[in-house]
Amino acid sequence: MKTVFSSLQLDHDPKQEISDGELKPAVEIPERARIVLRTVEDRGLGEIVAPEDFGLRPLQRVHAPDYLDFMESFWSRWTAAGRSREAFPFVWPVRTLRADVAPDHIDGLLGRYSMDAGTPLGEQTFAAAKASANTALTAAKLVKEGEKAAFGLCRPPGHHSGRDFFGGYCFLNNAAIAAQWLRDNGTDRVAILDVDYHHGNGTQSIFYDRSDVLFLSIHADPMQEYPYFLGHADETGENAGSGFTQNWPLPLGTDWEGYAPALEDACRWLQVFKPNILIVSLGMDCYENDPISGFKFKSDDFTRLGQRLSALDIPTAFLMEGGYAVDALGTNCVNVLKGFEAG
Ligand code: Q9C
Ligand code: ZN
Repeated sequence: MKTVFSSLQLDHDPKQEISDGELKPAVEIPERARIVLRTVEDRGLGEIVAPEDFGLRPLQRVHAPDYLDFMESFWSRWTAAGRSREAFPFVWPVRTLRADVAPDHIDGLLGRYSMDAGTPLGEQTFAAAKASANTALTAAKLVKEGEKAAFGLCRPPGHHSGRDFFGGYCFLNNAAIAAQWLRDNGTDRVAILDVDYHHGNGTQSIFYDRSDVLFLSIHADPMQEYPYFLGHADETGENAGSGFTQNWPLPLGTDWEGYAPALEDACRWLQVFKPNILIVSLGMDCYENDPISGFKFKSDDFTRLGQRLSALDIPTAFLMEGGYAVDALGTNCVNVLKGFEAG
């Protein structure tokens, strides 16, 4: 299958993140994309193509105009305020504070448009995020035009970003942007299967009241793991979307044996929904040696995951999300894609 990637995606280069109550070296780093690209080449997955530029329209179909304006103007406002380092939000309009106020000060805006303090914004962050979204859109377009599968080597990732906020290393919701673009271009039913270790809260929230985009997510139980405040089993959609969101929160320590039944369940939902196109939010952070995660996948289990999805026989766009064990990331990712191709 083809891989889509742009070197602009490397320009988001965070140095640090706030994690476990400490300032630590960032884990969502350009090297992640480089190792995946190198492994795609070494194992001969297929041609590597540059993304097409889809412009702002597909982003505006998912994200709020004021959020996109904030992202576009952020760095000039940040530097105008006298700052020169990467930015971290630190105050949020939680319960009893007014989320409808857009403060003049950039520190207030940073909190209004974010969900956590673990996601630094730098000078090239939005340019890289736009390139990542174009990569997702190009992969979706390849599948729409008849490819059995395509791989969008997205970075930065997308699934934690909602309509008007960034967080969880995500700035634009690549999977949601691709799904909405497919809907807007004649694809009737789209399903998103999110197999990242963390719940895809942004994607879920964007499609929560809709029946045209099915959202399925298998992830670490948010009672014990980030993002904590979404991804619980009782969240199944609302209004027209009732029943079109399904979550499989699994305990810390889950290995392939513990994971496979949830995956079978999710596959049954896909067989019933019969999407024209499947988008896989492909995180590799279920890996046993992932530095921030608590599942126990071996590298061979990623091959099994790809094989199981292949049996569904649905045209599929794989979009990369998380996975932070850099040394094994290329192997684990290409294992899924090769597993899919082998069937
Ligand atoms: N103690 C994605 O995988 N911080 N985002 C975790 C660990 C946030 C992960 C802190 C993790 C976000 C796309
Ligand atoms: Zn993740």
